[in-house]
Amino acid sequence: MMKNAFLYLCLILLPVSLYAEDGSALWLRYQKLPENVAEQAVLDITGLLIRGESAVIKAAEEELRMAMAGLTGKEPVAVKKSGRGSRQSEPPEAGTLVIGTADHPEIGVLIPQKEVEQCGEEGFLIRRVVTRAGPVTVITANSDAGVLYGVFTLLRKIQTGEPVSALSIIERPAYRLRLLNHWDNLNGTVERGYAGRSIWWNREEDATVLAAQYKTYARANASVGINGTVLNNVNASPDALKPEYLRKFAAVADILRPYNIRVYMSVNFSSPAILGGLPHSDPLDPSVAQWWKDKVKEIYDLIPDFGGFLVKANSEGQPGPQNYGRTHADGANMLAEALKPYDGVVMWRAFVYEPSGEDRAKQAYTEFVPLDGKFADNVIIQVKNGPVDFQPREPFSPIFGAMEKTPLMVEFQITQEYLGFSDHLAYLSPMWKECLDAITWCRGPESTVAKVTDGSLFGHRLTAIAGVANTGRDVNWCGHHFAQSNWYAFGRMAWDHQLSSMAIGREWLKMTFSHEGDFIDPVLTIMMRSREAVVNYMTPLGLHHLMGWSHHHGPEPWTDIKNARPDWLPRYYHNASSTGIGFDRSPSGSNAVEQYFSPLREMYGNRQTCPENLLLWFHHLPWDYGLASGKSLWDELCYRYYGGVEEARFFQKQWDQLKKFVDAERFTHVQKKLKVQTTEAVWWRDACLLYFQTFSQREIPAELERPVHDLDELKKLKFNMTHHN
Ligand code: GCW
Repeated sequence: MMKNAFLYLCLILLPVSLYAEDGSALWLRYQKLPENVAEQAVLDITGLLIRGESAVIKAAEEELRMAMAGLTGKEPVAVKKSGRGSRQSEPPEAGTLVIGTADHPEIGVLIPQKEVEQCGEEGFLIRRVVTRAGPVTVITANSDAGVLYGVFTLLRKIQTGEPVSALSIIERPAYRLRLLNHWDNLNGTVERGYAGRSIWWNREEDATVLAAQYKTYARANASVGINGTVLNNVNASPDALKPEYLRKFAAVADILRPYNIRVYMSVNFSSPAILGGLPHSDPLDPSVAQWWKDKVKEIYDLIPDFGGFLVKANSEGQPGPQNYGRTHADGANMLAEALKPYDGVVMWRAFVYEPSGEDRAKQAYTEFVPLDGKFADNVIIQVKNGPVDFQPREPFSPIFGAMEKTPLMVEFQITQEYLGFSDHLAYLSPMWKECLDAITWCRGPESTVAKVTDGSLFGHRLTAIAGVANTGRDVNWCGHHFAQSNWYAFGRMAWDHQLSSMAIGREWLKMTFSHEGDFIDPVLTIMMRSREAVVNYMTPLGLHHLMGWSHHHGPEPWTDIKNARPDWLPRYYHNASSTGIGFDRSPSGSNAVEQYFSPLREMYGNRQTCPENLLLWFHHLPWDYGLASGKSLWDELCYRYYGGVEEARFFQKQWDQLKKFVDAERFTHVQKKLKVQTTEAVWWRDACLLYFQTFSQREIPAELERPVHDLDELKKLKFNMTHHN
């Protein structure tokens, strides 16, 4: 064990350029900048003047030194503290990078403190200032965290070759809490994880090895502004609250703290009964509330800056306040009261559905909207982007906009549960943007999901956003090298939801692979088209939930198991029959459209005005229904499925031509994955079309190639989960 730790230490101390290109360094590779990219202003940064002594400032300094050494080949030297020997108003020498909070006098002479006020809690200001002594670069903020984010931002600009010689920017994050949710179980497995076992739980490695790994994790998160992480699965084991696990939470918190990342925990609502031996966990029973208060105190004694609880209650078999005839608000508020003295928050999930016969897409709204105004002020409701469950395309959840008095946060899924696991290249930023940019119409055309959740529309102070993590113990962290882009994009978007997916993708590519335009452009094209390709070969035109109902990988539109819950089964969702296909959520069906504000409800409710990409989400239509393209619904479905496959083939071909830009290790890895993606795209296409054909009784248009599979064989295929974990 010791020997391993020693070897590992040696490895991490090697200069960055000697790292194998195995993806382990993520987008923080800090390779020497190509000559045409290294700007003179960057090369001129020769000195560092650091103000502040905190662990966060030290982390910022360490990052700067390491990054600049890697990027430019020389590490900036510490500049003598002005003030001693020289007067405080004496400007630092030319080429100095000055970092520190705005209240330091040497910084105050360069940037008026008043100006920095606009940066808020965690924002920052970066400016090139020309002094008597020459140009210096200043990174300042109101908090050490802001300084850290400023440092990472400057480094990103340098890494991506953005000009910094006349830099003057102020940024502040769109959301206060920017979190990853790990669905990691205490036994080390990861629910819906496709990059190996949990990085947090059930590990036997030496503490030094783990600390090094967690530090990379922390740096990566801080580099994109993520400031919180939930370390255990929302399907939470009560054991998480046992002292031995609390100690692990605390140990991780210690490593993440210098990077301004707080640790949070998912809790099981029945913990008082299961763990505490109480007769029940009724939230209105004072002894239950007291049990939580004691537990919370125990946590804060170990982790003074603990973030709070994430709760999945009365959902998919998890216990909750409804077990005792209480409401979600009763449950959330009881926990909120325990956390309140420490400034902790409760993130209470709205992902609830029961086999009640009601359209599953309507249930969360039905349960939560009537509770608007009933939640304590340190509770935020965590709502999945769509009303069902992280499908490749869903409309936004109608809860957004419908609970003005309650802070709401979006939960996105970074891990690709329904988008091909870590086998398919699917850049998810466009999917998330689609949700954030969607207009809810709750207060007219300006009321996007972004504005509902970032506090600007209803003035909520508590704002947050969460992404279900895609990390595991795989060397490249995410299984697929391109899956790293989704972790990256989630953070960038949580910081600034106005950034375009293109801009984020371009940054990531430059930092992760290469600056060459002849590489970036075609790969960015692949990334930007990838999510739509997945939609097309899996679930075009608003279809959803056609996958195998337990593993969620691969098509099984035929699945209909006796006695299983209807809402688990693909047939419930596509509803194909000889008369047509689709889920009727219009007024003639479940009327889920009524949960949206006008004019959306009318637009979605009418098959003529419903956007084509959501048509079968909201409508059940005959096979020969005519679409805008002039094609019948059946023909259009065929073209979409075939189009999706063509896209996957196109990605493969494009990538094959880029060999000269990519190291052999990552090139081959991605190449293999793209091959799997194409194979599976064909599998999806054939399975869905051949199955639907048994109802439509129509031919696949003659100009399209023939399916390569046989439906009966596909039905017999048993999916093997093992290679995915
Ligand atoms: O997407 C579904 C997943 C479950 C998950 C659940 C949830 C953690 O299939 O694995 O459980 O959603 O979000 O709670």
